[in-house]
Amino acid sequence: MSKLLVLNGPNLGRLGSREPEVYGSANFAELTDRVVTAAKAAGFEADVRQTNDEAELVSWLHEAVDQQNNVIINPAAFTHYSYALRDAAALVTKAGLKLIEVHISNPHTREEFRHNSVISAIATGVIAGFGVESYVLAIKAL
Ligand code: CA2
Repeated sequence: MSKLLVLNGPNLGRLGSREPEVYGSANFAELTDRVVTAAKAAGFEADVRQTNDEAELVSWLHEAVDQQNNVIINPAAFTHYSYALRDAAALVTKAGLKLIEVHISNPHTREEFRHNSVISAIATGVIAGFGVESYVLAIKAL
């Protein structure tokens, strides 16, 4: 079964604790279960991770390149300003691997600062606005 890295950025470990109208009611453990189950059905072994640390996310993207793993990533707030993350994500797609950017909410319906993603231009594709199902759609796309 081919391995898939499912990476999550800052504060997503706190899902389910507030703003259910924006992010739904699932907590991070429930999101992980949903993703692992959907991935298995599609023939992938999903390794689901979350960090609040930009450097750790960058290292995980390097790992994806070294291990030749496709990536689904919700960069959370780093989406909007982290050029370090963009450069690391570009290494993944330039290596011929797939990297799908996902969001639980639709950032374009929200505050202006969320309308720009520095990741999207180097991603294979972007899926946003379908709650936790955004991840499942990304798995189906892979
Ligand atoms: O919609 C998404 O998935 C986001 O990537 C989530 C980020 C936000 O900065 C992006 O603009 C869009 C925020 C994650 C915060 O997660 C929490 C959700 C509920 C409760 C606590 C944290």
